[in-house]
Amino acid sequence: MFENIRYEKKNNIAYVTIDRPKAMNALNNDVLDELFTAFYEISKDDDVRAAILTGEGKAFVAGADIAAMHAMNANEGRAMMIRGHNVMNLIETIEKPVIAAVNGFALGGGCELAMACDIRIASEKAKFGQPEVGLGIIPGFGGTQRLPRLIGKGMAKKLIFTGEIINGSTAKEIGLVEEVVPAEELMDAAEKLAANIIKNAPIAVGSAKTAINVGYDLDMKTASSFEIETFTAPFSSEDKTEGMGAFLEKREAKFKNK
Ligand code: CO8
Repeated sequence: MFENIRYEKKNNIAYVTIDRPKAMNALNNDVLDELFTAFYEISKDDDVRAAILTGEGKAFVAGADIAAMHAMNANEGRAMMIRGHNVMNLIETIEKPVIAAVNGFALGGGCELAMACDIRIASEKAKFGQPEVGLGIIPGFGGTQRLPRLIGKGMAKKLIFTGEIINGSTAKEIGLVEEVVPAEELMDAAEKLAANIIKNAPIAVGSAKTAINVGYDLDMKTASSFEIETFTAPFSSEDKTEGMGAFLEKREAKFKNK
């Protein structure tokens, strides 16, 4: 089914590994389509409660495919941008947590892909940057929008205007990643984080994701109303009865995603 990515499932976690190491996992239209299909599957699959996205080899993703873009006219470039935005938006809107396990280069579209995930864990070998202006373009998979929201406008401009490449600890310092770990501990750290999330009620985690992501871009009053609306689904769920019942009965909750 997939040629450029690997898709596996284990213990309620979906693992999506971009596997195009000869091109540093660069994103072309085929890779984007496969990512879209994988995350669409994840969104529908009740067995999957969290996803971990990583890259094979030296790179997480070294950006959009420069050879492919070099041969494109403006309309083709715009179409590819829309494809990329669709993937980023899907990852951001599925009601399941997505963890980026950033193993190596996360440049351009790779940094943008990591930013579309909910939480980023970086290996000490990871490198981040938005080097697009050096290629005569601007970030086109959401980087001009997600980067300032994550790290602030001034720092985003510094990175985007200079194209500077930073390591994992600098990325953590500025709030681009949440955790940095030795390379050999990256997948364990991502799995531990996923396990800590999925022991909780899936409907509550999913609704919290939506409330945070949607509310973040609204004014406080509208965002508060959105939180009130988003609260209703988990509050009327079987998992709420189970979670609170388990607390009162002093036992562990068994959530059913209902
Ligand atoms: N696209 C295509 N091929 C790539 C890319 C890429 N982004 N990155 C690396 N490769 C290829 C290289 O061309 C090389 O291929 P070959 O072996 O056939 O020569 C192979 O991967 C290995 O790369 P290097 O030999 O360069 O490996 P190094 O370890 O020396 O360097 C780097 C690794 C630092 C990652 C280096 O390859 C590099 O700088 N890559 C480009 C990084 C970059 O500029 N990324 C931003 C791209 S632009 C972008 O992402 C825009 C997003 C919005 C798109 C909108 C759609 C239109």
